[in-house]
Amino acid sequence: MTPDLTLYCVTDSSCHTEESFLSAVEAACRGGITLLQLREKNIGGREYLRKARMVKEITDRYGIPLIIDDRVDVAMACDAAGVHVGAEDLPVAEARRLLGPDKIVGATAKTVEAATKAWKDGASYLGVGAIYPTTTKVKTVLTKVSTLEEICRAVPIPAAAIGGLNQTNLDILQGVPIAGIAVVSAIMKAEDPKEAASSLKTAVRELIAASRP
Ligand code: TZP
Ligand code: MG
Repeated sequence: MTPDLTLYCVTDSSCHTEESFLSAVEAACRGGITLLQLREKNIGGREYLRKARMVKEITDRYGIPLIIDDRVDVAMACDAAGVHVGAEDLPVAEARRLLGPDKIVGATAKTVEAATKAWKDGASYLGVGAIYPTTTKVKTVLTKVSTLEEICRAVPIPAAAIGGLNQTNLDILQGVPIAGIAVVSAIMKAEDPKEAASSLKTAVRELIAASRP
């Protein structure tokens, strides 16, 4: 399955109570995000699954596919739409083998080589970045926009740019054939996540339309 990456919201529950976290997720859904990734770190499988089920109850109501970060087992247990794996998680080929052909397997790629391997191993989409420095807790290095562009042109699966992106700084992606952007703070830490998602989606759509040949 090929997901719609136009506006990919990645969660961060660390700045929320459970109640405000779930309401931010719901607001993001109302604002028109096209894909949601539940991203939890340093959490056991049981707690991850509990959160995933609560989040899926919301995303299902809005018809938005739920991706689980890192954990294939949690994705399978809650029947999520798929999983996102990085360099330290299960390899793409194993995630694909476990989830079968119909689920979404996303992969992080910072080089053309990694992107090509992920695609050949069965990835459905790529997350590429960080494009800008990020305040979200993540082990990452900056990825040049030129590398993002090479990746987009090298593989037939869609790619989302990630890292420090917000309403005001998308111009750097002008002309790059991305399928969308992935954001944490721009939605999860917004005062009004619904409005943030909605205006960001308009901006991304304009960016993508202007970037078409
Ligand atoms: N991978 C690369 S950057 C990043 C991840 C998970 C975090 C992006 O968060 P933000 O707040 O949109 O910069
Ligand atoms: Mg990971």
